[in-house]
Amino acid sequence: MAYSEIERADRDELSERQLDRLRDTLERAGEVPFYARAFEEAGVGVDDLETLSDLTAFPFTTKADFRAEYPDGLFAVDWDDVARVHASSGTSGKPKVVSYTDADLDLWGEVVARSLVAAGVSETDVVQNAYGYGLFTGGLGLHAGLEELGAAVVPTGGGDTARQIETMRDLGSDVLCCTPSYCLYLAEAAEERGHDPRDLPIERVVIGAEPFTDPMRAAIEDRLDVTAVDIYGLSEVIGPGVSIECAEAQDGLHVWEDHFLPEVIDPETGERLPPGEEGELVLTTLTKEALPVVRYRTGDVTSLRYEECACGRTSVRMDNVTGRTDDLLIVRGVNVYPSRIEEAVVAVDAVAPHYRIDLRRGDDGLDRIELTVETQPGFAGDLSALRDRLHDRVSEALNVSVDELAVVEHGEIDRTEVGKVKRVYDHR
Ligand code: DLL
Repeated sequence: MAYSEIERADRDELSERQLDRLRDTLERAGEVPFYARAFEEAGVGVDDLETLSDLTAFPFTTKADFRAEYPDGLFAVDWDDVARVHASSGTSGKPKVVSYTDADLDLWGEVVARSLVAAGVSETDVVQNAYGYGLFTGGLGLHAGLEELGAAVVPTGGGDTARQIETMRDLGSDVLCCTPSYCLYLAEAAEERGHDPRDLPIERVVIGAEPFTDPMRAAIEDRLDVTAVDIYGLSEVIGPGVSIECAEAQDGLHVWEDHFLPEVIDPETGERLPPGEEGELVLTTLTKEALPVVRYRTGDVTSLRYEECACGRTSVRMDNVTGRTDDLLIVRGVNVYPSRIEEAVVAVDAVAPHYRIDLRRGDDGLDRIELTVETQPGFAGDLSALRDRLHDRVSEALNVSVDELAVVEHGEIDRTEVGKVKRVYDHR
């Protein structure tokens, strides 16, 4: 089922609409001093845009630009017309403040509703929304879409896990929206309270806001006996609802291209990459009023596919984001992506889907990578054999030998109850 006709539009019709909207966006952005300067420096203007591919002549917008223009330098409307702000807290410095007009909020509700329908959620569902409410876009973003769809929303927000479990059992919530790490935390917390997580009423989880790999998703689906659907988005562009997997195929995330124009670039050279090639996702908003963004470098690693999906939607699909360009760890000169470690570790049956990576600089000045993983509850096998097996698997997956691998008992690695999970600790 589709929420809107445009999801099945043919490419020519869609491109025409995109081009019109892109012109409007560039015009609107061009009135913001930041963009006016950037366009002038690049020697481009709206009139240079004859086809969609002319967008490549326009400059990128970066996270650093958001910080430099903090708090409202990128807004394209006066505060009088701002209906809401959200903010995304970075790891360093000031947060990125983002704004919405009334029309932007309507648009957000629509794209999230569209996403939820694609994900198999319907108006007859009781949906527990355990994304954090507040400045984070997860809670209120999903909430608006659920209301727009007409589902029964249970707005628990993040945390207070004992109450989440009680609420879902008492109210019979059949859909849960939360981060993948929180799904696992909730399953464990249910077990500790004597409930089999597979017996909870939840049938579908809508997970996002942080990267996860296929084995991690499989662990969630198995533990909670659910279907896990991946939802993607970021505050700078709108929040959740930029793209989502469809329930039918679960094969890539449909990008709502009539509102968000995706490109994938080589993060080193900035060159646009052809479909199928992996690189950094760049997004341009097509309909946002308060905060249009032009060629925003998301830092998220993915690739795009234009073939029609089995579900009948024609929109381009992006691959699941399992990492970010700045996740890349360089250990003794070798590139290491944490997602490769996750894939290698979580797929091992005896190991729980929790891990921690510590990076240190040794006395000899060389980088050291330390990995801590947990056994499944009640593990009674040979610890040292498991350790050796993991060491080989991970070293092979990474092309660099792990300096220290600790296998600890279930529950020893810190869990994240609220917000996004942190797994990499760089002490260098
Ligand atoms: O995390 C928006 C969101 C809320 C998405 C709820 C999905 C569900 P930010 O806090 O601005 O916004 O963080 C955005 O989170 O650039 C990605 O690096 C990461 N991210 C978001 N969704 C996914 C996903 C929200 N499905 C940043 N898979 C993005 C992997 C994701 N990473």
